[in-house]
Amino acid sequence: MSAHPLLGSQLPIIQAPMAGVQDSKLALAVCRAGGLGSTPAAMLSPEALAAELKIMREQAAGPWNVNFFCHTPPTADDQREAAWRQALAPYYQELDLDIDSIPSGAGRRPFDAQALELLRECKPPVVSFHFGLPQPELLDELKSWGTTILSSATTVEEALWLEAHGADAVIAQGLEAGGHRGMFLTEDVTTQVSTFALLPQIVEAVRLPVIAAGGIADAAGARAAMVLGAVAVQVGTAYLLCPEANTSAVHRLALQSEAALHTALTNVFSGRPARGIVNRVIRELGPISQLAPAFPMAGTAITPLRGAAEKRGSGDFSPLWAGQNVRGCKPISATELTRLLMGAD
Ligand code: FMN
Repeated sequence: MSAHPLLGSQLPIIQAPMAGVQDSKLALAVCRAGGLGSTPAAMLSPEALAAELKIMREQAAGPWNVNFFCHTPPTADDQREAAWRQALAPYYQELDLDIDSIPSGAGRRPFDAQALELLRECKPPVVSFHFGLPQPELLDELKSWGTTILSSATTVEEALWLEAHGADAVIAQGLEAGGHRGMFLTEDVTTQVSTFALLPQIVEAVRLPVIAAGGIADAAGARAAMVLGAVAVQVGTAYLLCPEANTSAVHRLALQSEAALHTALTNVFSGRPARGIVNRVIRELGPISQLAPAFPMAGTAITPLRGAAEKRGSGDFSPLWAGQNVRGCKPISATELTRLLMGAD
């Protein structure tokens, strides 16, 4: 089988990078099946990122992808933080936690010069971004290695922006997609459209190759995306039950329950809209809360609640990220799932 002209993999499928629920184990399994495995870097310290890159470089037989966020960290807003903590205070009381000892740290790092330095040693075949692209001087160096640059667009305008600013391909991320919306030119969620409405419009508007993401959960969905002009598909949610993913027990349970049929875009876990299964904290404070501090600061005060609740077997405060189509979630190996998604067997 010849290599995919854009991705270099045998199969036209990217396993979506999913920060917080997977690492190189899932990525390597997908690479072994002939897809493009992705390792997410957004929640990794530089040390952890270096370790992940080493594993991918040494063990991936073919091409692989590493993914970064490129948001601008917000300036501290003490008033908003205080209002957010006040909203969360009853939950701290309920779970017997001290609201005055919330650990510091935003939990998500944008791509920066330090990350670039770590990449310099292994020059990854593919690097993908969420929330736009990094600063031109960082991007120029990445491109000088021959690395293929991908980034998500949630509107036609964002796709045109990515084309004008140096991406090699655009990931059309439809509204169905699980996890964070990659939106970066607007904060208005009413601009967001579904995959099969967005994809052909982006294909028509840009000269770059377009990858479809959002709600693709089986071989028929993947084929339909190709018919609408995609050169490949990016699939996230379907991989969440694979044994190679680090998806938590409460998250796995929710994905296999009736609850998974109801997802929403919420900002309560991070400050930016992201799609997850509706649980107690989304229901009671969201789905979109005006009090949530800017991305990624909202997560800081939620994390201790999540930890305490999960210890009691509850996903009430956990981000149960999932797309609108969980039909593809199966507790089978990522290698097997990749083959299924591509219509083999
Ligand atoms: N996209 C990124 O570019 N970086 C991430 O770290 C990231 N984390 C995600 C975490 C989860 C649990 C999920 C479900 C998605 C995440 N996404 C992330 C979005 C995916 O790239 C992709 O757009 C989405 O999974 C496609 O829709 P689907 O989930 O319906 O397959």
